[in-house]
Amino acid sequence: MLPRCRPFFFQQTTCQCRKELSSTTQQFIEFRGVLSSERERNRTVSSFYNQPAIDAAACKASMRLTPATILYSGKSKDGRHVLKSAQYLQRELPIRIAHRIKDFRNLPFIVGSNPVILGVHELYIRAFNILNSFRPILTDEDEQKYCMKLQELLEDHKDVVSMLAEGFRECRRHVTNQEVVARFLDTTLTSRLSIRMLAQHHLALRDDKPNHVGIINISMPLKDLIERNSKFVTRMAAHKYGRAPTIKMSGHVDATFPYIELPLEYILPELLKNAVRATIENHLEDEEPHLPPIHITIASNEIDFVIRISDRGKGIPHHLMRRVLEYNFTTASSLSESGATSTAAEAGDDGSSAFSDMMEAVNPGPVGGPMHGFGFGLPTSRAYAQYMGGSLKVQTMQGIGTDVYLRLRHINSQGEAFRI
Ligand code: ADP
Ligand code: K
Ligand code: MG
Repeated sequence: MLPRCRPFFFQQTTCQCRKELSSTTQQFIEFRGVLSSERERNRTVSSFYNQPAIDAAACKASMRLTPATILYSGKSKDGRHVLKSAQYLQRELPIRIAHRIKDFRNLPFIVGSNPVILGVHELYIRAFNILNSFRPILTDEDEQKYCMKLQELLEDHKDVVSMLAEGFRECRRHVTNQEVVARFLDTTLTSRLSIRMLAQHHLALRDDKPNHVGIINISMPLKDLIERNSKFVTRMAAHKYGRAPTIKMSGHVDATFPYIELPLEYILPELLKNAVRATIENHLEDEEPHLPPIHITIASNEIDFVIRISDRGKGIPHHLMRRVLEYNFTTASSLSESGATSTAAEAGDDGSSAFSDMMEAVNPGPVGGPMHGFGFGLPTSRAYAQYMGGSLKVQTMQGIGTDVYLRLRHINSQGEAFRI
């Protein structure tokens, strides 16, 4: 599989000017587009074998920055910080990407040759080639061109998590050592998060958005962020099942502090989707007003902040508890037909509730973030939380409900800071 090789400028030419072009010119442009994507494809494929530049970059150590460094180097009157930030990325991104390519190469053969996983591997090689061959960034113009490349790459890589979920689901039955896969996914996913944070931070530096330095919101109202995500998940549930439990919030609801929204924008919807799904699935006969609400409690102190999400979705059975944090483990029956997904059935549960069957009919698949089904929500959220110097703990009361504790370090807290 050799996806997405069409260069961005070519896509733009065909989209914007198509109407005005004579068909001969159009054919010529398309021919050139095919040639250049063909060339890029050949480069990608030969890079599987011949990659001295990748090997050299993979030997270098990555330089992770503390959020405080990013925050304080993120403003200068003459705008030099923007150029310096681009130069940092120019050195840093190829190194981080090369480390990931090395990990793809070290995957067990049967896993690494899965077409979807190979497709992601190729996306990384392509990103490496594009960024590594970019001319030295010396002027504002270089920096602006570099930003365009970053923007394109962010777009090209946006489905990588779903692709990995799909790829590992397909080859799960061939994997004997699940720990190898878990380690690979923890590193790949958190590294991807860090690369996206760095790239988006750089792109946002020019924006001058009020209250922000790049992607850091210098006074983030946590309550607003949670409310926004609650509304999103409530709408999603209402659309799919016609009902949703209410979501209540208490504790330090006025807490405002500097933080990065990006990781929370992933973690919160995943945890809320789980809580909402469990509540609906286990109260099938209750009408909406009687669905037990989900309670969110916020606590913020000088070291960290904690978000507890409590549901009354009857909890997680004993025999599943040790598996819910495994990648690709899900109790959704919809994707288990191939036998590739690790499901509750495998773990001794019939996993075929009426709710799951209903989900099967409405689940739109991996793109666009389904309500559930890939078994990536909890393990990815835990990996992100740990990367950000925090933790994710699941406490359950079988027969009653589940509490998930998301704990994250403040970016300006005393002591050992995490690094991006
Ligand atoms: P997915 O939602 O795709 O199944 P997750 O990793 O988010 O994957 O969750 C894995 C499994 O853990 C779910 O399928 C579900 O069985 C269980 N689970 C997660 N959160 C809850 C919860 N709040 N209450 C009950 N079960 C839960
Ligand atoms: K899981
Ligand atoms: Mg989930």
